[in-house]
Amino acid sequence: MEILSYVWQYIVEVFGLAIAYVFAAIFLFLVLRQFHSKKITAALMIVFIGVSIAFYIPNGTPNALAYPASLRSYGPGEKPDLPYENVFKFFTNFNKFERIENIARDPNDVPQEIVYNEKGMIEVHLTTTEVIAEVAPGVTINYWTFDNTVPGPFIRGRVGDTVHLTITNDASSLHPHNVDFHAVTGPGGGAAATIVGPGETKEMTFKLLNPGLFIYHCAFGNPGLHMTHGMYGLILVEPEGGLPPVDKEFYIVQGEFYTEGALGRQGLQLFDTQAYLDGKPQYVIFNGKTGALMNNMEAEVGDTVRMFVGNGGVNLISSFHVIGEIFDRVYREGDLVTTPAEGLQTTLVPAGGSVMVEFKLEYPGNFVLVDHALARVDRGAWGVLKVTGEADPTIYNGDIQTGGGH
Ligand SMILES: [Cu+2]
Repeated sequence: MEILSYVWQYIVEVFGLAIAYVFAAIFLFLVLRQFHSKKITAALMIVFIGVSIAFYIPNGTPNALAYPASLRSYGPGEKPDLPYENVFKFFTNFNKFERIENIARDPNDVPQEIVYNEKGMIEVHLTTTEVIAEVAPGVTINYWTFDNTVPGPFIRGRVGDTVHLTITNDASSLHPHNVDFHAVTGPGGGAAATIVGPGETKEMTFKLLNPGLFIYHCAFGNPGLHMTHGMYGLILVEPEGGLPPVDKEFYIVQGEFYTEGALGRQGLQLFDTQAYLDGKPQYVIFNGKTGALMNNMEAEVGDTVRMFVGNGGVNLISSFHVIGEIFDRVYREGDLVTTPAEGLQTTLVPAGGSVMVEFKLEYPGNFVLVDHALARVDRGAWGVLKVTGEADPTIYNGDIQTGGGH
């Protein structure tokens, strides 16, 4: 049972050591009393207890206790921890949360056309949910999402278009949510007009004034807390005349998850506020979980590939790189107005930002996408673009072995 695995972790780590110290103190007291007066024994016991506390506080408790009562925060809104009431509700409602088999958004899930309703507006429906899914095999977390995937749906429009947005917060949610589109001009990027409590629905319209590739995210309560649970996605605002055609488009968003258990710790993992404040995620991933981009990105030699890459953050800047490829065009930070940079190896994706890259495939093989701050690859930040087709020995000629990626 997931819940037992979590409780077990606490018993061992927190209470186990506390119990050990208490019994060690009793044992020591009995031994000392054999040889010393009451006063000396009392003094020695105070030394023991003092030293024990000094060791226990930093080492015995989990490095970053999930809900420190002493947490201070200087942001404009709520603190980045969950109210005790919600933690209680989470456990009492634990069996009611929807289990999602695969939280990852398919990187091929990019609408190829802009669809307008009878009023000439783009219809966008978003449903905010709180669900349980795996971030890595056997490691389960509570995700907050747009439409049950991370990232949320890819939204496509063009400069000058008007979007009619309907946002519904699923009745099973414990928290209110909203949505801040970085493409929107106005209070909160839409967040101020879209706050929905559990079971509520709201509508709004907004006009896309600026072309670019933009992040959208939940900005309710403590916005970082909501984002790092998985509430982000991309909205593309094409420039006038649209983007030049390419053969393949992929949708990738990097994100971080702060779990209380160390990397790979099995079972249900709660959110770790201190690790979040320290910017030390256990999981750094593309599209919601480890291995999300392993067997689903394919193209052929001769194709021109476009990748829409976002970064939900919350703390890290991504150094996006494709091993064995050079980006022909890089639309830095999602800027679709300025002439793109050419011939880049690695590009930056800011937290709460994006990049659009294009490159032509000249040679077949497996091309690995990474955040080139490579320790993050070990935390999950990688994927594979599989390219099939004819190999041209004038471009690359040698015995290809696996394991020689970098
Ligand atoms: Cu939210």
